[in-house]
Amino acid sequence: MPIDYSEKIPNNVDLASDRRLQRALESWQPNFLTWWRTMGPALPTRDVYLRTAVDVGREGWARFGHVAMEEYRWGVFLAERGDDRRIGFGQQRGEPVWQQVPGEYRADLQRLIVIQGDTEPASVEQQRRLGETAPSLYDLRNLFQVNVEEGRHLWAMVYLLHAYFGRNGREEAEALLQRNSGDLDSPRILGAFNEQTPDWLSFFMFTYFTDRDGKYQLGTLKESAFDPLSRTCEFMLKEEAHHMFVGTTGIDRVVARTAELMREHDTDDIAPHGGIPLEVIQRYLNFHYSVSLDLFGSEQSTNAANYYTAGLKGRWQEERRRDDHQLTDDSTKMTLVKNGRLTTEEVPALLALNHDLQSEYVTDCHSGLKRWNRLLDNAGIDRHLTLPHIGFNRRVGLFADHHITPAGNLVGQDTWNAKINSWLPSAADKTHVQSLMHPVYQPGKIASWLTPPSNGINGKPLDYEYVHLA
Ligand code: BYC
Ligand code: FE
Ligand code: FE
Repeated sequence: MPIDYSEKIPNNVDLASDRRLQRALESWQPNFLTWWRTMGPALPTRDVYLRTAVDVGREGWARFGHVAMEEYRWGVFLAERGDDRRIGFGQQRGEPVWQQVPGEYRADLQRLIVIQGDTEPASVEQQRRLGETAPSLYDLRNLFQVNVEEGRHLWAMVYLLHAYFGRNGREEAEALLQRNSGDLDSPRILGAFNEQTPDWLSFFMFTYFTDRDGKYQLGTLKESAFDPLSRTCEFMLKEEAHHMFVGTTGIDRVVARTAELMREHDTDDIAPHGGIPLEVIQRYLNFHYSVSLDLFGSEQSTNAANYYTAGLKGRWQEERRRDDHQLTDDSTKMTLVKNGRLTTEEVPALLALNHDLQSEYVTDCHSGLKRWNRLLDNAGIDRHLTLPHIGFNRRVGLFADHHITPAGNLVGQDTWNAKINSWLPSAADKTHVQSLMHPVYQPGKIASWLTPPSNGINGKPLDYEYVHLA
């Protein structure tokens, strides 16, 4: 069923048949637009070559065209499913999924939806000024594509809050526009979303590591017994793939350029030659990976156990797991700190669900490292990028009170302080990266600190005018 774009809020949830809900969302819409104008992309543009969802089916779900960003059609789209979907895990496994929110799970479901919803506009706020230093029109377009889709993800959660959580839900929807990334008085909920994304290396790291947390969290909510949440998340995952593509290929291009410069000048110190040294890339990676690991919550969590038992939040690819999908008698091995040492212990599987998801994520992150190291190998450079130990630089979870080096050694405060600038981006690193951030707005031209992309967007050539500036 293609989506009707003559409606004020494009949707496939038959909004027209629920006048109250439609009016409520239509009164939230101007507040969203005000937020977008004041907190969204700062660079003035005339129009941008964007994809817009037009269908929820497998094929041809999006159309591409130049649109003025303020006129982007943010809509509400749920994946379509059979009518006989059953709960896949937890105490009520096998029972029909819920089309309404059961009273006893109202608070928990609302909390999960609010946390998910909070991250979406937060990322747009973090990326607000990046357009001013885009390394090409191609990259600028990708930034804006990510931004409008994160805006749509906010709509997705606001729809659920309005449709299923009554007055309380409407208040939470308002609050999603009032908290702001990095605001001292009313910050965003999760740590990583109050960090800055001041340069494009950070942006590529963010879309690789932090959007990837989004992929995994959405994957668990897609399993939810609350069917509207499940269907919403399934459709969001479709859009999410492009965000991670931006991160993966963005880092590819930085690493490739770094390798070229190292060869050309036969030195690791390529900063004077306008490149980003490999060790700076490593420190940025260490930072973004570690703050993204915090987004999984504590490795041992009774919240996660309760969500699972109740059917609210499943595991990554729940249906592929070969067990009873209830886990009451199972256990899992995990690394933790005990008596001043890192050890491995068995813990009840239900308590280890955040750890389980985090482990899936870590495996996925390794795939990026493999590709970047292959690029280095192919360039004949005998150095590699690595993922730091999962306990490195953590603020949340079992490692939060300890100092663990990237190599996985427990150290004291003094060693930590002495080494921190070789593990995390230093002031000098950030200044150098910032010094490379000059906008390149001529079609087909690319900044010199990264290589050109291998393809354009949607079959368009690299010198296509992806963005018309105002
Ligand atoms: N920062 O049992 P615990 C995305 C709190 S990204 C601050 O350890 P739980 C996107 C927690 O609230 C995906 N506080 O953890 C990416 C709890 O507080 P209360 C976003 C934190 O609850 C890029 C206490 O610590 N979606 O979509 O199992 C661009 C103990 O909690 C943090 C979701 O996260 C933290 N990092 O798990 C755009 C999905 N971690 O209750 C978008 C929804 C924990 O004691 N959220 N706390 O007051 C969840 O499933 C869970 O809430 C969490 C935490 C995974 C976040
Ligand atoms: Fe998102
Ligand atoms: Fe995303």
